[in-house]
Amino acid sequence: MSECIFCKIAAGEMGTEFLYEDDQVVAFRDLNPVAPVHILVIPKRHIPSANDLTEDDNDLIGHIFGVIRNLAQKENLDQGFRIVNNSGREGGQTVQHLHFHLLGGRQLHWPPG
Ligand code: DGP
Repeated sequence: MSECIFCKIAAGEMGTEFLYEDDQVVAFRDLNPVAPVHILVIPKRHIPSANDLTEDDNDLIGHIFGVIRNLAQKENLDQGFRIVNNSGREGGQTVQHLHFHLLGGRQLHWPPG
């Protein structure tokens, strides 16, 4: 997906600082943070949204949640954190490459808007 900004980030083409990288995923800070800690964890492979996942991706998603847990520990989010995935237009997804937001460092409220 040559036009996908997150594919470019994952390929290292944007010079984005990675907080974590392995053969399957990268993690980096959100451009427009809404909490003191706001990290995006994305697969390197282009998957448009959660709605495009298949059973073949189950291990990948499990892996992503492990990466998120480790990042939360590194960022000292011992008081709690939130994992967010926006999917589709009504879900508020603006970048069409699967990503999980790790939010923390302040009291988060519910329900979201
Ligand atoms: P969502 O609304 O769930 O699709 O969130 C997309 C997020 O991606 C949004 O919080 C802003 C962030 N974002 C968009 N473009 C870039 C970028 O080029 N670099 C970084 N670090 N974050 C980006």
